[in-house]
Amino acid sequence: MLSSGITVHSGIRELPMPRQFNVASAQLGPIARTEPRASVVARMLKLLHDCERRDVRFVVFPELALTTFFPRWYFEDEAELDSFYERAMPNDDVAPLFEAARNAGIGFHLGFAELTEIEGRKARFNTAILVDPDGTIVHTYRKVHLPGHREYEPQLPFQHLEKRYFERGNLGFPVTETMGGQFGTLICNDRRWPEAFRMLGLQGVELVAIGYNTPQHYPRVPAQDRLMDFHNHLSLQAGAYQNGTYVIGSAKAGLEENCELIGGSCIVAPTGEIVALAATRGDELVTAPIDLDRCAEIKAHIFNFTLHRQPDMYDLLTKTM
Ligand code: CDV
Repeated sequence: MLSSGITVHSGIRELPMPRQFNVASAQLGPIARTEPRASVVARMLKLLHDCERRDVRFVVFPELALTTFFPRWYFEDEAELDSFYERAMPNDDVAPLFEAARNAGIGFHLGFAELTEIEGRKARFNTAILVDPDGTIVHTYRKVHLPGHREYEPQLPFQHLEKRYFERGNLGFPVTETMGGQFGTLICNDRRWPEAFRMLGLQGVELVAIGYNTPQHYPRVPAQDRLMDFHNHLSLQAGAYQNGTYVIGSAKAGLEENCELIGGSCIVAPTGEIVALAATRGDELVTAPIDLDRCAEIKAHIFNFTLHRQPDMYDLLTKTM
């Protein structure tokens, strides 16, 4: 090994992985209920080609990126519900994305609905993966904080049935060494919970990829509607700063099946500053150069956990109330 960092095995000699490179958030505009996955993947490929042009090494696609945000409907027909899930990853629909990314040497984050089997029963998760530039899935996370409700609620203008259609993630909050740094993932509602971010921060995370589908209208407390974009950035920026990590937020945005979703996809530096921000609510790529060594500006100083955290005073945090 030539340096103390992560190394690439070239076969001839070992090269250190760069810690400075360009990253991107690939925001997607609305996906219609009838839009086939092949069409969505074609849109993603277009954004991936933009990544190539802009010399991007890692790109983040949104939560549940391959279909419309289906938890807004109550399905009685299980086969119809199942049609929104992936039974294998990669599969034929997403193979072109994996192949194009591998050919371009670009790593990516992808969110999708996962249908699997646990002890002979169907298990459904809201899942995110990280794929390295060689096309290998190196990281899997299943959403822990599932918002919404379990039963049909006829008084609502649209449903949010994540509690019905997914079970709580069972993989904890993993951090994976890849692409020259320590990478983690959260999914949408997770970003609002400082505990979720801290679980990653405590493992030394340097880049957190987060996909989201956030309606502009919050039917239970409509007074919050005007604050939805603010709360998105507040959460992403606080999570970045308080844990000394880059954060890449990627929205599914715009008017999707009569439900307006916020945009605001962005790249946040470890200082909590937004360094790149989407200007539309459609398909849009935002990029920024990052330097993972900058995480130390925060991790070694104001949020030096070893020096300054007081965990013995935080016992309430892990007690069930
Ligand atoms: N997909 C989500 O998790 N959406 C929630 C909404 C329901 C508030 C969010 O936290 O953005």
